[in-house]
Amino acid sequence: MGLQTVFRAVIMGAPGSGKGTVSSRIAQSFGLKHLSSGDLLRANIEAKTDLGLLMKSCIDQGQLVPDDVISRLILSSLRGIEQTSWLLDGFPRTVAQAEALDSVYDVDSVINLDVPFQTIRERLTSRWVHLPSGRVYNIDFNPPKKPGLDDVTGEPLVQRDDDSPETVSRRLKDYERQTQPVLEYYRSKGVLETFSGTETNKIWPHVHAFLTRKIPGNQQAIGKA
Ligand code: G5P
Ligand code: MG
Repeated sequence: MGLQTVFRAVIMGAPGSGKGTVSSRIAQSFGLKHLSSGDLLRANIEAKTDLGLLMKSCIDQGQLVPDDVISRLILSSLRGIEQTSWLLDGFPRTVAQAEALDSVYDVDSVINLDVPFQTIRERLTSRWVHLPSGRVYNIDFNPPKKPGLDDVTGEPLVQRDDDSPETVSRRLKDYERQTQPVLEYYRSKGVLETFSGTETNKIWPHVHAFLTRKIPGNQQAIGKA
């Protein structure tokens, strides 16, 4: 142990389970660098990169992008932050992706947000996002200070193309088929920690307490739950 200063974590959960919301709280409280595969892909779409143009229709329809594409994108982003503690959100989503990650880095903890699908369906139709930063709002849960505008930049908020009810159903089905096996993968490695509930504010204190225990002393919590 002694020398280990870097903490590597993954946050999992169905679409809309609150990964983005909880990740920003973790980043703020524990100083982990938050890397979201979906935010990275949407930034590529927004900037009209070759990758973004290629993947746009896939993502809008709620389908997973190919394993090799996303694995390359994430692993190359991680290469730039080797000495930093990080939290991956949205990756890995298939066993093949988990194996690709495993071949380069050991994951210390996997936080699994377990939220009923009915709760998720209700949330996603009222989600608004600020694309450049990935900041997420919800009309009922955490509305922006001014309707339709990002709190920090004042720029307009948009709804994601993949948040329509039909596309949400498809994403939830894909999650069951392709991503639940990843939970088994991490459970068998002994690093999976599941947090169940219908409200992020009730789940969060448990996640905070768990990470306070897990993260090596030199990176103790700098914020409060
Ligand atoms: P993403 O971007 O990874 P998803 O589908 O995994 O997308 P998503 O939709 O971003 O996950 P989330 O981050 O889990 O959901 O949830 P969130 O945004 O924090 O919360 C959802 C909403 O609920 C928000 O409006 C929030 O404010 C609100 N909320 C939170 N807590 C509460 C609460 O307690 N109460 C209430 N009322 N509301 C709350 O991936 C997108 C696409 O990119 C591709 C795929 O095409 C994917 O579909 N992709 C990949 N493809 C292949 N492999 C990968 N690894 C890929 N990664 C991305
Ligand atoms: Mg998200």
